[in-house]
Amino acid sequence: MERLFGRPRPSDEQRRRTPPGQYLSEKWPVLHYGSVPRTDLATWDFKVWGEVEQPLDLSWVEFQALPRKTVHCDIHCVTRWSKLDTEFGGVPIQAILERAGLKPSARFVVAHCEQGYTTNLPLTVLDDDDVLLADTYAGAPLEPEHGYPLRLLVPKRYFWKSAKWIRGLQFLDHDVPGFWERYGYHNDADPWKEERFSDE
Ligand SMILES: Nc1nc2c(c(=O)[nH]1)N[C@H]1C(S)=C(S)[C@@H](COP(=O)(O)O)O[C@H]1N2
Ligand SMILES: [Mo]
Repeated sequence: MERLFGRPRPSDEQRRRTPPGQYLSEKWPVLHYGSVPRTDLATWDFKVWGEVEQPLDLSWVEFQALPRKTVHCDIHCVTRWSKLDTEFGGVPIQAILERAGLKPSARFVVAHCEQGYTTNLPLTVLDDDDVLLADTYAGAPLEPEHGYPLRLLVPKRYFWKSAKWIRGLQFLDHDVPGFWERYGYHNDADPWKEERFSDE
């Protein structure tokens, strides 16, 4: 980014990729409720339950044996910073959906994290080709404050839907609001529609 008197000046391309009401950040801010959990990979697991044919309970070693891919994307936080050109690596969500075998009744999902943080998505938003269970950023393991060892990545939604320290996915036949969604954040969270708060 070009700088004029210390303020970033976005190119036309960068401007085009910045949703309304957002500014560009070169740094990656850290935002969450509560403290950064400490994780022991020896006891860590990832659970999938609810409206599925085959509930899963994967150890870290089992999780690492799943197919992987890299996603290049832009991320947008409801507090108005956006960061362009990020690179996450991890397991495509479809690898989990295939192994769990969703029942036709599965229409919504709740991501469950350490310390009780949750966030909700419709299955149609979760099952996208840029949605990852991400364990690397720019080729290196996630930093603890960014979700080590694993976070959800949903680039098409405000970043609170990209749950850090994720430990499981619960599939449901109805929608259940997550942590921020219960506190007035918009249920759908599309940054291009500025779906920030539910009273807007
Ligand atoms: N487990 C957990 N995940 C979370 C949060 C949280 O409080 N707990 N905060 C969300 C919010 S509000 C944002 S903006 C992003 C921030 O991710 P970052 O700190 O990696 O930028 O994490 C999201 N995921
Ligand atoms: Mo946020």
